[in-house]
Order: sequence, then structure tokens, then C-alpha cells
Amino acid sequence: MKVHRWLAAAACSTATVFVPLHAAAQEVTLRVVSAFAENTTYVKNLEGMIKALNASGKGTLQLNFIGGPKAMPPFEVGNAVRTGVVDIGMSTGAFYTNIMPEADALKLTQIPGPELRKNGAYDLINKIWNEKANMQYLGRVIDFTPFHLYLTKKIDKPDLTGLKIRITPVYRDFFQALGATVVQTAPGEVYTALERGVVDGYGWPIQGIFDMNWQDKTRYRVDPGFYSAEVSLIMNLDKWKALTAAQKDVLMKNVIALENANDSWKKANDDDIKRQAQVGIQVITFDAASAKQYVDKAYDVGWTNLIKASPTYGPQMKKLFSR
Ligand code: 173
Repeated sequence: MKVHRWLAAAACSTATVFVPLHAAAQEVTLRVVSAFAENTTYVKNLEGMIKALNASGKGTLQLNFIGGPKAMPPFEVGNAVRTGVVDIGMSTGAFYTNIMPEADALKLTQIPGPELRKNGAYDLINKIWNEKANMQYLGRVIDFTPFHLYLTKKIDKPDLTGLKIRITPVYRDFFQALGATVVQTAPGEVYTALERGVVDGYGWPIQGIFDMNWQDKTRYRVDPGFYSAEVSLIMNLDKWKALTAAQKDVLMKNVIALENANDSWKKANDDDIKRQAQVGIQVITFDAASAKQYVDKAYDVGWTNLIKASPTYGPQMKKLFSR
């Protein structure tokens, strides 16, 4: 029902965002949606960027933030950007693997965004995103942040046999390789799944569980973390191509400024590690050899499955994303 109401509203307002063909000097307003909730750090940072962009872009380009999962279900954001129902989305690739398997490979990068922008990785990403998803990849809004497994039950080795774990495509193959039974949900459904005992744990980055109140239902965090949490800004390719050079310049200056500020995640992560300890979340660690095997397995499973699903682009991504 939510989707229908949303699409109807979107259809009515499409005319207002149509980019004029012959009026280069005219101001264009782009509609932005987020796959993550309004109170998350992702959205707070995005809103700061939009404020700065709208101040500097007067007469050229404006961004209009429509909202998060209350406005559009998170797993729909990718398709809405692809088809131009919205202009820009903030999402993680895991939420639009329905469009192409490569979307979820951004979690496998071991190199920060600003460097990927220079080493050719962003050119490759855009080749794929343009060709397969009708999207322009604009930039990454989180870096330096691993994913972790959070549990309500204790484990003493990296074996999830008999446990039901909430996943998205980010964690699916890895947790299954560790023996888990997996249940996919949007972030907004995790609390209830924990409360009802439908799952014994979930995957999430090191930062952010307090935004969703999951600390009440979380007893353990498994260390080490794995992969690099990825949330990015993606844009409809036709809308991107219709922008003037000046409009692209305003947009990219602000996106790159946000990407260059990703160092701030290091402190955000440290703060949440302390806060998790303060509320009594216990850390489960493995011996050094098992910990290494755990992380190696995450990357092996991730790359092997990507290369299987994308024999052309998988190996190219691996080469440019890895140290
Ligand atoms: O929902 C998720 O656990 C997920 O896939 C994700 C991806 C990036 C950032 C935060 C969560």
C-alpha cells in the first residue's frame, strides 16, 4: 500500500523536475530519497550537504530531500533511481542487487573513496552503473567502517550452525558459509525480529545500532569486523546527462566534499564501540588464527560469488578495489 501511495505521488510530481532543454541558466531541482532512516548518521550528514549545496547552488541547482523508508521502501530505491521516479538515491548496493550483482561489490573495497576516484575504480564503477543500471555513481558517504555480526546468544568459534541471522545481500553468502540460517529484512524490521525471537542476531556496521534501539536486544558483538560498509549517492543517468556543466559542478563539488569528510566515521565508530561497552554488549573474539580465517573467508566468499555472477566485471573490480 505504501508503495502505491508513494508511486502515485511521484507520478504527479514528475513534471516539476523535468529538466528544461534550452534554458541552461535555469535552476533545476532534483528529488532525493534515502534507503536509510531520517535519524541515522547517513541522513544527518546528507542533510548537511544538501543545506550547503542549496546555499551555493541558488539559481543553478537545488536538492529536495523527500525522505527515507517512510517515503519509499529501502529495497525500491535503486529501481526508482534507475527508472527516474526519483533523481538521486542514497543507498547501499546490497539494496539493489535486483538490478545487477555488481552493486553489492562496493562493500569489498579496501581503498578509500577519494583514492578510488583517482585509480580508475570510479571510472569502472560508472561504466558498469551506466550500462547495467542506467545510473551515474556520484560518491561514497561512508568509509573506514566494518560490518559486524551481533548476537543474542554466545558462540565460541566462527560457526553459526543452528542460528538464525538477519541479513541483507551484504552478509548472505558469508553467514551461510559459516552455517547460519538466514532471514532477509530491511533495517526497519530488525527490532521486531529480535523481539519476537525470529532471529538470534544480525549483521550491521560497527556504528549505528543505537539509532535503531537495537542495543536493548543485543548481547554480543563478534570481533573482528569484515568488509567496508558502503552507502553511496546514485543518480538517474538521463537526469545526470541533462545537467549543464555548471549544475554538474555544483553537485560534484558538494558530493566530493561529503566523501572527503568520511574520515569523521573513524570517531563515530570509536564512540559507538565505547557506547556498546557501556550498555553491556559483550565482545566475542576468536584466537588469532580463527580471526584471520573468519575475515579471509568473508572476502573469499564475496569475491568468488561476485566473479561467478559477473565474469567480465568481477575480476576488474577485484583488481582495482584491493590493496
Ligand atoms: O541493512 C544492512 O545491514 C546493510 O546491508 C547495510 C549496508 C550498509 C550500511 C548499513 C547497513
